[in-house]
Amino acid sequence: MAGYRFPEGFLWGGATAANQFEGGYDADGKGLSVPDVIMGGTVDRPRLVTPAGPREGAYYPSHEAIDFYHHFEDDIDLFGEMGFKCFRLSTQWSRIFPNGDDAEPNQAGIDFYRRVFEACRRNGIEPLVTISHYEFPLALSHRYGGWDNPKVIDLWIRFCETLFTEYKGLVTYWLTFNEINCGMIPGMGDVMGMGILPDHDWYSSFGACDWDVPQRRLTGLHNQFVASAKAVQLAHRIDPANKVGCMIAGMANYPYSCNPDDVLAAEETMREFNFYCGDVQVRGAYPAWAPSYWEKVGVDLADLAARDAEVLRAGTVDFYSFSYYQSSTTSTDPETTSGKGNLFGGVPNPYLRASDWGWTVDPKGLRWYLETVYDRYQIPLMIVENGLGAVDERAEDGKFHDGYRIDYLREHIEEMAIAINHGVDLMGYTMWGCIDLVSASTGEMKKRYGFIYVDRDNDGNGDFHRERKDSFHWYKKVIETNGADLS
Ligand code: BGP
Repeated sequence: MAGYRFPEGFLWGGATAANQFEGGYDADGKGLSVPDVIMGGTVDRPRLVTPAGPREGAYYPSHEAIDFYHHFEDDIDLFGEMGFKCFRLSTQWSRIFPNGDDAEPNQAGIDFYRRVFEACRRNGIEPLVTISHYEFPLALSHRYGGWDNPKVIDLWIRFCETLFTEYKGLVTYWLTFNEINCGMIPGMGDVMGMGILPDHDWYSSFGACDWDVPQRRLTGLHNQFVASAKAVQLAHRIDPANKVGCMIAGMANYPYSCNPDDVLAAEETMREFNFYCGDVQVRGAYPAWAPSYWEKVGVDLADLAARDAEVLRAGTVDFYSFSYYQSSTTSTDPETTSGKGNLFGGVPNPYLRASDWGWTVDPKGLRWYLETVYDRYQIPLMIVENGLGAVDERAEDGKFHDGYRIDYLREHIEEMAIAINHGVDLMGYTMWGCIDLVSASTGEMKKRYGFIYVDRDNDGNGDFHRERKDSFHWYKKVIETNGADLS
């Protein structure tokens, strides 16, 4: 955009998560992970969890996903061809510690990620590693429950120590927990590693699990804060070059009207959803209003918070990363309705269009979020997820002309440029699902995000071959010109 400049060394790239793209779910000694027992669904049909293990004949999208496990060299070469400076991926705990608490790590798992990081380096790509992205070893879940069990902290730190030691010099950018603030949403328990319901044959993911018990959920979240703070300190000790970020599901939330009740309710949503976790991880302490929030939701965390205050203070993150897809609105008027197919609910905004999955498209909301968060924390920011999930149809000429995706990305990048011009220190941008992958919320392949098409459908058909979409060539030019040419 004329007059606007992206900083030198801006980390342009793409983002993925292991359970949504890696596949090889039982390859080379990997243990089962909670996502390996979550079936596919659709926007109208919830994903089902079979906590005892995978069932004969049922379809679990994580098992093969897009088989990055066997295609990683070629995939990373394609990212290199686009000029990626950065590639975000996550590690699976159960690939390195199959049961989560094994005496020794699985060497084959360690070797796999090493080969992946080396392929990144060969392509001049900086890996950005999410240590835990919506996953938890299934065996650990059976044995220890989830994150509300404090024993999990030390086991996870051992996993981190293995990563920091093994990949020293290969990886320097780390994120501790993906979208940690989704732990504020009742029912996200299984996805967040907060525990599964072992005594059930099956149940619906994203909503129906007993993590609706706020005491357990917020204790689990507190233990994740402690684990994350310890990991930050450990990462710095093992390699002072390491930079560790938090990862927040960024939600710009507006009052539905100028009714002061709506304004206050919207502010409360922003605080509880975005700032509760951000404040602990960036400022090193719970916000002043936390005790009144705990009281509101009937939770007693005062003793735990006081006991761990020093650890939280000592383990603040180096940068703040977040995902951004959509904005929401809050209304206190009972007549208003909730959005559909939207992880975060809220009231539909009449000024905005929505994706096929009901997610509002709001590029200006990204600018507002960047500027609000930077004002609050004053540390470098990074957008590590943003993109459009859409149905891509092959055109008559045999190609994928995804101009709607280019428009979405262009509009968001333009707003980033304005925020940078307004003084926001933005380190980089990794577009979500740079290669088509499995949707987290619905388990579908049909909801595609990629610059690269993968031949795979909702039922597991397809030969996994890859194709470049129009957006592939567009993004290559964006990176080549460091954001100067978005046409
Ligand atoms: C974020 C998750 C990602 C990713 C993305 C898109 O919340 O961190 O894992 O999946 O949302 O969501 P979906 O896959 O449901 O379209």
